[in-house]
Amino acid sequence: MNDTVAACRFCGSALETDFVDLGSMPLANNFITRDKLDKPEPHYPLHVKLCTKCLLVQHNAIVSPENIFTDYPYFSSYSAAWCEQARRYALTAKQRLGLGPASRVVEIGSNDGYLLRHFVELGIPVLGIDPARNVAEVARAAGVPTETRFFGAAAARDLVARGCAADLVVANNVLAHVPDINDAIAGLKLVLKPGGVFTAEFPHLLRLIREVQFDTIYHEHFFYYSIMVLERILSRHGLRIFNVEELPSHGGSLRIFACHQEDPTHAEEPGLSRVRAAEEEAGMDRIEAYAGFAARVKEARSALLAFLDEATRRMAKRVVGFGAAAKGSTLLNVCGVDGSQVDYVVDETPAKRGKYLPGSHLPIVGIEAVRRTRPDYILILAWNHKDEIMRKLAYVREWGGRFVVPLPRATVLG
Ligand code: DWN
Repeated sequence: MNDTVAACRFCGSALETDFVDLGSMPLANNFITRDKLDKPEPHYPLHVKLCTKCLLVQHNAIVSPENIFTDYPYFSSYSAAWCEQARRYALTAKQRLGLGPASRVVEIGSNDGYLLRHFVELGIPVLGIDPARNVAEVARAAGVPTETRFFGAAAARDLVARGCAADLVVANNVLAHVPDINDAIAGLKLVLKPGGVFTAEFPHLLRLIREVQFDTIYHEHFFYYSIMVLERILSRHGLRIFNVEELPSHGGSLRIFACHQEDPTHAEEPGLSRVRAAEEEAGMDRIEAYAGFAARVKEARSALLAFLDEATRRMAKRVVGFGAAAKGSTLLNVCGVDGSQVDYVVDETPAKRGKYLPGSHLPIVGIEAVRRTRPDYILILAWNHKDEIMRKLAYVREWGGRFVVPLPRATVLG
């Protein structure tokens, strides 16, 4: 069975240039229950390519979104910083766009209602769209109207026909997750009212390359975006970006503001030219900027393994992980880390606790295990939440415990 695509998912050109090949990997969020530990796990190639025609970076595996998103273990509300970012966004959007009871906010990939709940509190009608039935149930229970479905042009036509076109469409950490990107963006064009605004957040490819964030590569991230490529994709479907904000979330993300191409009310703002200039300075309009990433991944992998070998084998120290994040799965599996080096991984998400990480099969336990076992090192797998996690676990210093971040190079912190 040909389990990969040969053509760029946006422009259709042949995908012949490697960005990085991470080998055959299990799905990063496919946590294992104890009774399935000895069963084979589906693996898929995690081979990221660069389209040399449109410069879209993308993996080529054929993985059905139904396989990934129908029963989804990631709940956005388990990060205080992420929830605070969402709250601030809602307040600012209401003021900037003059949203009120006659408006409608539609969020694609609305997860557990972490963002739309703030618009509900502001008295603004909302509609969440999310394919994960388990997560959508949590949103509905929190009072956030949510439809369990994938989004695309057909869904958009249905929403418009039902009078659910939007003044504001939000899609945070979603544009990377939709394999048929042309259908998804065509849907955005349809569901956005004339004069409406579309905002989306996504990790910035420039930061991924610069900081060797190879662990953010996994199958549910089909694409890895630069502004220059995303402008091209939106433009093909009659949308244009008029501003960009740089955010610290998820290792360095961008928030784009877009509107209908023909909408005269939004002049380009400085944030867009700033990011365009940064990408130009980084040479991201040239293929050479993407070369060499694989070699830097190998260096980062060697450094982490050297730390683990020194800490556990030579010094007989105990290392535990924090954050059963999707990125943690990629990191552990690319580096071949197992229970002989890391005892367990802490995660506060109820849907993850008591299960095992895909591939490495490290057990996922509650935070109380830390006080009980008094580990020497906390390997922060969810390094994008480093500050929040180090505050939460500050007590480990009582017994000389220390924190380690794995990238861009394994580093022991205070
Ligand atoms: O694109 C995606 C990003 C936005 O979020 C999704 N594909 C999936 C997900 O990626 P991730 O799993 O790498 O996300 P996080 O936010 O880095 O995961 C953090 C993990 O750590 C979660 O399982 C929650 C957990 N956590 C915790 O238990 N206690 C996090 C914090 C901050 C905590 O205090």
